[in-house]
Amino acid sequence: MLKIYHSQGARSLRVLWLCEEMGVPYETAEASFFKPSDEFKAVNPLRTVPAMKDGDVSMIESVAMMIYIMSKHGPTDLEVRPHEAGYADYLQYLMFGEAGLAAYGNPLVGTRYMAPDDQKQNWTADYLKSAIVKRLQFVADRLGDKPYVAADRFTAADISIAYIATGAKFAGIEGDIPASLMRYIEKLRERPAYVRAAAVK
Ligand SMILES: N[C@@H](CCC(=O)N[C@@H](CS)C(=O)NCC(=O)O)C(=O)O
Repeated sequence: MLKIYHSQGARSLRVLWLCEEMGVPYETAEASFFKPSDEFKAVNPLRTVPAMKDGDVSMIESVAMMIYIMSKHGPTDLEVRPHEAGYADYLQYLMFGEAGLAAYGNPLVGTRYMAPDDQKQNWTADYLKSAIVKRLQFVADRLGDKPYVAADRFTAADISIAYIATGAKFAGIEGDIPASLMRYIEKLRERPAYVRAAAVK
């Protein structure tokens, strides 16, 4: 069975949500930032969350885990195939959720919680914040009033993008998410699979 090293509010939410949508069984193990277990450190020496074990396989990238699970446990409509309209959007937003949005948040979170007081409001923090806000607006503009980012249906790309609303809380920029984008995310959060995944401690 998949073992997902999880911390509530971390990107492991993406992986749990996907498993819940697909009905793929998984177990979780605690992945604490502050007191990482020896087991977690062995699976992920970087100590970033999530990590995943599947037999001899171990992984440390949330979006790659989603692709792995869809390939191994699919077929699933959460994936868009190359012959389908929306394939390029699917790939783009699947990656953009991490590379274009959440990844910019890590140094912002680090600065907020760990930088000395006189360095919390530095040029780089302002730059990162404006980089995320600009990219959130890009997604909001492209999305318009559509319910999904790709292929006119709910896909893993929506899971990837929606995580930013959780990550933004830690970065202190929750209030900067454009209202239309937040409405799209709130709607996704009504899905029973999301509700179950978000409740996992
Ligand atoms: N690209 C990685 C990022 C993982 C990541 O940075 N996770 C955060 C928690 S959501 C973390 O562990 N941050 C602590 C750190 O960067 O040391 C992924 O998507 O899995």
